[in-house]
Amino acid sequence: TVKEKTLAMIKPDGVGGNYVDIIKKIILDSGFFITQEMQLQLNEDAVKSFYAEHSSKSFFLDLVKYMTSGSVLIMVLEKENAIADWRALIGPTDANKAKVTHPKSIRAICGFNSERNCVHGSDSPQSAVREISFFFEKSSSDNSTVIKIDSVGL
Ligand code: YYY
Ligand code: MG
Repeated sequence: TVKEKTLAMIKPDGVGGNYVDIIKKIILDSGFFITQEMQLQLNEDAVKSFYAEHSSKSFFLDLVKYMTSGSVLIMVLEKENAIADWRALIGPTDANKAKVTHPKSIRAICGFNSERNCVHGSDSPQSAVREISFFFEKSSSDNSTVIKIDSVGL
């Protein structure tokens, strides 16, 4: 039983809508340890870099606008099978769909639609390594993007 780490983010509608405490309770009740945490205000460059795989999508600029609209809470979650288990806990990308098909999922509880879906989770071991180093390991190759983030409350 090898412990795994994943990156979780509570997006601006989750932080602004006062869902931090309820989401953290779900996380801890589900057996995850929160090993690192920080609240940030992301700027456009940071969001564009974090979501680079979606840069050609029609929703990209709206996504950047939304993700810079308020602060986010970044957490590293650790437990056995953390990556897949956190994705299962957050539910489908479209929060409206989540409310129907996965009513107990976090996106069903606090998300609004396919853009404002309250939380993020790494989708694979490769993504988890990239995303954790993006925010937490300043010596990594993603180093240049991290310094573009204006940190709040560190
Ligand atoms: O990994 P996940 O967040 O569930 O979905 P992705 O397909 O990777 O999309 C990333 C992010 O982009 C999603 O959380 C919201 C936004 N987005 C959107 O604004 N509109 C869509 N139709 C699809 C995704
Ligand atoms: Mg994704």
